[in-house]
Amino acid sequence: ICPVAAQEWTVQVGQDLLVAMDLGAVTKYSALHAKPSGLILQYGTAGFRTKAEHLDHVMFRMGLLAALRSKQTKSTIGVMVTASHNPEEDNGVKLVDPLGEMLAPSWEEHATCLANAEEQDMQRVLIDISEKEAVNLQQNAFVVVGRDTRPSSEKLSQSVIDGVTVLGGEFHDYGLLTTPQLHYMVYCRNTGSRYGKATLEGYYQKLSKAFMELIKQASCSGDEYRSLKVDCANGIGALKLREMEHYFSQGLSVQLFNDGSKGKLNHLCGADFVKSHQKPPQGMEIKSNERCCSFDGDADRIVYYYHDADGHFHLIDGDKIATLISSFLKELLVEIGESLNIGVVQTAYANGSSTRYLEEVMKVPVYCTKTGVKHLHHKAQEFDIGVYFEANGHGTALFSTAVEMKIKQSEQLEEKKRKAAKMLENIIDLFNQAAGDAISDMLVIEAILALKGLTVQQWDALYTDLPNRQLKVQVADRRVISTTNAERQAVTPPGLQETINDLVKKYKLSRAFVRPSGTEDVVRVYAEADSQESADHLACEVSLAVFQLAGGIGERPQPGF
Ligand code: NG1
Ligand code: ZN
Repeated sequence: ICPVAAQEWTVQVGQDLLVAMDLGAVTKYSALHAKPSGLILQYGTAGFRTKAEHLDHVMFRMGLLAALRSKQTKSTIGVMVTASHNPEEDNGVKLVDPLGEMLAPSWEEHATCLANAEEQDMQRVLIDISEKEAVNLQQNAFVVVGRDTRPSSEKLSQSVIDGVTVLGGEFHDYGLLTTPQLHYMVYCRNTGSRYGKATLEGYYQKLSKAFMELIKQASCSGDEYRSLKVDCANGIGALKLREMEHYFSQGLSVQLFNDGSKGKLNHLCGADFVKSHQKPPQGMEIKSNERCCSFDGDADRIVYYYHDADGHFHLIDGDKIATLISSFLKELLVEIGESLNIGVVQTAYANGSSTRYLEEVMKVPVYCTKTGVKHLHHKAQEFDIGVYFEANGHGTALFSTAVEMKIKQSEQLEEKKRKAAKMLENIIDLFNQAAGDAISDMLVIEAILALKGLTVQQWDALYTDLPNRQLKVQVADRRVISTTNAERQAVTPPGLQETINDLVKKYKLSRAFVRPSGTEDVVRVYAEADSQESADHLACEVSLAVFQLAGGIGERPQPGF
C-alpha cells in the first residue's frame, strides 16, 4: 500500500529534512510503542477502531501524523480517543481537521500507511508523507487531545501526546470530552475565538445562552415545566451533561440514566442499542408518553423514543429529527421572506417514508450521500441551510454566511420578521457547526418542540416509518463488494445487484442494498418493505445472496435470523 522504494527516499531526503525531524528520537520512542507484527488496520469511516490492547502504536503514530498535519496546515489539529458506540474493550482514534471536519482523504491514506508500517520503515514513511504533502518541518505544531471514559483511553491518549512531542509539537490535553466538544475546541481555536471560546465553559455558555433565549420565545413556556429522560450509554455524555445542566435548568430539567456509576459502556443501552434493537435501554423506567432520548458512547449521536398509552415502544430516529429541524428552519426562512435555499442530506439508510415526506409534503430537496458523516457534512455545505442526519442519529445543521448576513440586516424588518431572524440566530448558535453533537441536537429539539407546542407523539406522527431490518453478513473479504450511486447499488461481485433487484420485486414498497462496513469486518444488509415480516424476509434473502455471491464464511444466514 505504501509505494516507496527504499533507495529512492535516501537520495531524495534533503539535509534539512533530517535536521528538522529528529529521526533518532522517533525511532527510540517508536520502539516504546511497538507495533504487534502482522497487524494491519485501516483508517475507516471513523478513524481506527479495534481492541484497545492493539492500539498503542497506532496512537503514538497518530500523534506523529497530527503534528505533521498541523505543521502543514499551520493550524490546530484535534485527536480524539474513542470507539464511540463500540464495546468498552474497544478503542479508536480519529484526527480532526482545522475547521472541525474529518481528516482530508489523502491524509487518511497516510494514516493507514503510517499505522501499518513496520518499525524499521517508520522513518521512511514519515519522510515520504512530509515530502508528498510539502510539510514545512520547521513550522510549529499544535495538537489538542480529548478522550472518552473507556478504561483504556487515558493511557492511549498519553501515547498520542508522546507522538506529538517527539516531532517537537505542542499540545493541550483536554482530558475527558465528548467527541463533538473536541471538534468545537478545534473549530474555535482556528477561527480566532469568533465562533466561541475554546473551553468547556465557553461551550456550555454558548449553547445554554442560545437555548434559554429561544425558549423564552415559546408562548407556553411558563406553564409547562419541561423535562426529559436521558440515557447516557454509561459514557462521557453523562459527565458532560451533568456539568452543563445547571446552565439551562431554568428551561429544561434532564434526568440522567446509565450515567456510568454502575453499568458498562454501551452495554444494553445507548443510541446504537436503541436504534438497532428498536427497544428501550436497560436501566430506564419509562411512563407512557414521557419524552426520552439516548446518547451514544461519545455523545455524537442521539435518538428519541417514548411508550404510548398501550405500552408500545416508538423510536424517533435521525430521519425524524432531520424532518423536525428542517421543517422548522424552512418555516423561519419563509417568515423572513428570503429566497435562501435549504436542503436535507441523508444516506441510503434513511427510511423511505422520511425521504418521501420531506420531498412531497415539506417540499424540501433531499440528497443522498455515502455513509459516514464526512460525506454528509461536505454535501450540506452546498446549501444556505444544510441539514444532515444519519438514520442512527448523527447529524447537525450548517449555515452559510448568506444566512448570517440576512440576520444582520433584519434590524430594519418588521417585528414578526425580526423575531424569526432572532430565532434563527439563536438556532445557529445552538447547533454545533463542527460536528453532529447529541447535547446540542437535544437542546435544539427541545427548543423546537417548545416553540411549536408539539408533544413527542405529535412529532412522531409526522409520518410513519416503513418497517425495516438491518443485518450483518460475514465474508472472507468484504472488499469484494463495491458500490455506486451513494452505495445503493452493488457493482461487484457480478450478479449480486441483479439478484437483489429480483428479490426486491417480490415485495411491496420495498428497497434493499448492501455495502461493506467501514468500522466492522462485515457486510451490512438493509431492507425495507410494507410490513415487518416482508422487511425481515427480504433482508434475509439478500443476506443469503451476499453469502453465496460474495464469499460468505461461518454460518449461513438462516430465515428468522
Ligand atoms: P459503518 O460500519 O461503515 O456502517 C457505522 C454507521 C455509520 C457511521 C459510522 C461511524 C450505520 C449503518 N453505519 O458505519 O453511519 O456512524 O459507523 O460511527 O449506522
Ligand atoms: Zn459516536
